[in-house]
Amino acid sequence: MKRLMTIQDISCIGKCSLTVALPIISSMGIETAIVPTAVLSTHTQFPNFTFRDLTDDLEPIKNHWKSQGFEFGTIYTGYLGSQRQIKIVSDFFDTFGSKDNYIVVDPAMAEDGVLYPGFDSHFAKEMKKLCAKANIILPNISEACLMLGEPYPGEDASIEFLQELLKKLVALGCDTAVITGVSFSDGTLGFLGYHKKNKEFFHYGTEKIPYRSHGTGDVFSSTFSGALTKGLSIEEALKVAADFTCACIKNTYKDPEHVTYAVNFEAEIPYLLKLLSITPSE
Ligand code: PXL
Repeated sequence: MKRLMTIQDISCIGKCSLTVALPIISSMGIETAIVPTAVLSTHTQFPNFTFRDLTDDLEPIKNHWKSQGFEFGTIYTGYLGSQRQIKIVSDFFDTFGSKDNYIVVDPAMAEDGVLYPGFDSHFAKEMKKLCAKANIILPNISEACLMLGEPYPGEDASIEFLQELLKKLVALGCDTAVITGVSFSDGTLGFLGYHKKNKEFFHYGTEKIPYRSHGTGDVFSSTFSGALTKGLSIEEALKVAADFTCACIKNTYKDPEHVTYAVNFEAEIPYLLKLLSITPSE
């Protein structure tokens, strides 16, 4: 069984970070080793959330895993709570990263041009350094602009502008940069990416559902990281992630009892397995 490591928080309610990554990646038949960075009562979009910082546990976890000789096909990081955590995660990359595995960084820190509560420009700078050490990075438009010090152009940014951002993102050091949440002229929503090696852009769009929700970035990045670990190519894995995320949003939009803080990803897991041609055993 292939093994993936994911480093993110546990938001007890909110369907984001580890509570999304663990079920989605496990459902693909991949061993999912989690490194919880903090325990929050909810994600930070709720008022008065609690926050138990687990930063002091991270290095002992890393050292124990190293002593046991664990290896990982993919290391995938999402929301991180502080600059200190980012520095320790960077040490995880040095310890467990190799030419044979993938490092995927989703610099989950902003939306609509605004950093999440508790983050500042120093945090964005540290995240930029972490992105430089990854193979593949998955920022949204806000995160790409914040890391590059570019003004936020809004969600309808032109493709030409985003292509320039992508070239600057790979210049930081990663192999492939992918901007998510891109609106295309044919009315679809999807991703635009760039491979540094062959200087090629690629893109893919799915139906744009008139509904926005938290946690969709984590559904996308988790699905991508799992599919990549299963052996799909970067572009194939991104397409599966886009199709699955779109299905989750659509399901939520149509559900009269949906919650407003997250998407119905659970109900669409059978569709994810179908996309990956995984047949559940009897
Ligand atoms: O990636 C979304 C996310 C993850 N974890 C926490 C968050 C958020 C978004 O707000 O607050 C704690």
